[in-house]
Amino acid sequence: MSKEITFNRYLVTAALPYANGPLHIGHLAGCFLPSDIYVRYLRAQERDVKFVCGADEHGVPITIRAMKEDTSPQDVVDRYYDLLKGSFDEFGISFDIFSRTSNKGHHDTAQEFFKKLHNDGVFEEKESEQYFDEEKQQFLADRYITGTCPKCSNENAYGDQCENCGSALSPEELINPTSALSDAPLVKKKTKHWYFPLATYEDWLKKWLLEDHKDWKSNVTGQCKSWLDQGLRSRAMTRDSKWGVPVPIENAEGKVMYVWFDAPIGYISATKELTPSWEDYWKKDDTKLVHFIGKDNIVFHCIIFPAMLQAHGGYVLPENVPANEFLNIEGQKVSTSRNWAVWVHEYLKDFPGQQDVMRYVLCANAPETKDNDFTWKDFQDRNNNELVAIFGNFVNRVMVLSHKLCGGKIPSFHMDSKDALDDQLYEKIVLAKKKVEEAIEKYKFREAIFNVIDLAREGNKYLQEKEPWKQKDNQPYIDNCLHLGLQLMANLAILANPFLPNTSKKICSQLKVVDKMLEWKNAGSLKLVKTGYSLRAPELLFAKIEDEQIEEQVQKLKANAMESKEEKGSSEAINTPIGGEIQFDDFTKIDLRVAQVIEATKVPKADKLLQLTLDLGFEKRTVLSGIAEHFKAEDVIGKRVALVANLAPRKMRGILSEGMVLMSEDAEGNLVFVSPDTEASLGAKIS
Ligand code: B3M
Ligand code: ZN
Repeated sequence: MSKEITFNRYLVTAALPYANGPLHIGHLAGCFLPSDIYVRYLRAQERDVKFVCGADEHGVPITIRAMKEDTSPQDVVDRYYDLLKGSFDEFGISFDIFSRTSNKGHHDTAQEFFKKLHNDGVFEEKESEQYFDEEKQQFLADRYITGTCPKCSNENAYGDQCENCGSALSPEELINPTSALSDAPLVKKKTKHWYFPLATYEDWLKKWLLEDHKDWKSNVTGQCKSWLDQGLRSRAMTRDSKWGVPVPIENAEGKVMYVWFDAPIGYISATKELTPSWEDYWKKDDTKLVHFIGKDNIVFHCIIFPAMLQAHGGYVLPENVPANEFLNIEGQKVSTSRNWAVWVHEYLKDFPGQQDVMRYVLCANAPETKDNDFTWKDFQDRNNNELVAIFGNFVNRVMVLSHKLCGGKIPSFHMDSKDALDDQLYEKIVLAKKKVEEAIEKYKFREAIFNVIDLAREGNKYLQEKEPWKQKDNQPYIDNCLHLGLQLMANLAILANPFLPNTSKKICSQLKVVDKMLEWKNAGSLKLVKTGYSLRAPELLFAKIEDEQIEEQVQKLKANAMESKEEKGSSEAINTPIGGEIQFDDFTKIDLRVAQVIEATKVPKADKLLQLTLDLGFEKRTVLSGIAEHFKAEDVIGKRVALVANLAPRKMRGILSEGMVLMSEDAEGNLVFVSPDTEASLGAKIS
């Protein structure tokens, strides 16, 4: 049973973005926009809430970027901190604080936390062998080790992950592991680290996650369950590195905290920095702590950090972690390295003053339960067909008609002329408030915003049915219709405010009411604007977006990706030099053949694998290929391919794979077949 508690204060966190790249709309859709909507709603409810975030300034990718740019990690994070902060401010993500983990305050807090766990004997100290670069005299983080992916044969896989097929890897699994820092051969050396014994918390976590929090989103619980089912293992919470929070105990020279140990503590340090009463938010049971994150952060927020907090003691645990899935762009995964992304700072430049349009589209299309796709066409459609044609249109009609038929003043409401349509409209307003509220409290922001739009749609219907312009001789009838229209407009401003704050302000300004009207408790009232007060001139809330603007954005997206590909082309050549020399005999050992795909099916329960049947003319082969995320089975049938025909067979998912199909990348980073000219005969040798 989850404890029945009334929460007197809220602490809302959004995942700390790494300070090594700009913000893209996938980040917004994943956690920043939903958290901002939630917090704006809570504030409008006059609840006590703190909204904390900051830049995650440690970790290996930051040191890699610094190395590539021939500068210091501090310089990298300083630059990106400013860029991130600027984007958040301008886009209107209303953090109470956007701190940074390189702050001294954060280092102190993280060190205290670590020391407490250490003094309480929580950590296991273990020696292990890790890869060491003799030339650079340093241990190599998994990211610094490159080699061939055992799953898809990508030669540029990292020691923690293959970016081609997405597999999580360990350096030991890489074929031909090499240092990314130098040409020195890798050696293994002993090193000591401090491990957090997650298994100790397994039973507690199972109960806390699967019994006490049955109301969490199924995508979140599902991921947690699969971690728990696999059994939890101890995880090293320290690293050999110069960049990070130094481990504050004896005999730990050259060790820093694992970035995922210190980053969530960043929520605590940011709260400390924000308010002297930070302990109320972190230590009192009547605080509701909610972490907004993207799905790749689930294990850290639902398993590791809660276990850390539990081990430490004295802190509240998250009440909910409403993680979102991913937002793809025009059908492809966001990739910062391929520059396949819509960058927030560029959006702000290209669409000045149109923050609410993007807020609307990202909320209406939020990847709440599954990955979703952002397309510029959909952006245009939602703006033109929903914001302009429904919401903006209603507000504009009410304003224009009020000026035309009521002299630009708020008309009175004549009780004796009230009709059924008026009553129904009132009921709809009250119902909409309830529905929006319920949806937001359940973190269903799409549903919530659709209810707001639906109410505007009802407003249009009301005007259409009442047709006040046809009742020129019946002023009470006209007055009632526009009086209610204006009250509805004010209600819309309140309900839309968490989602479209700039639009709500514009409505207040046209109605000449102060922003204080936007307090949530006012919604559902028909006394928001006062009879006799004058209105400002009507102003359009939203502008139509033209085809050319959309075309420009699509072109820009493609051009950016292309450019990055070209840049990478040259820098990759430096990073990944041509492999070591081989002799002609070595080459002839590889038997490459022309083959044709005659059957293809997806391998069940394997996201990435297609099972191909290849025709070599004289025989047929079964080959598994890690291309399922790039190609549909039916689309590869008939393709001529180059096959490594004498590769030792390998069993994967219980299927014997007899060879390997050669793949390459096109200019946009998509996988393409290395196809022989169609005239090449099946089974012919490639040499
Ligand atoms: N910086 C990872 C990410 O941006 C990480 C989040 C930390 S939250 C404590 O995906
Ligand atoms: Zn791979």
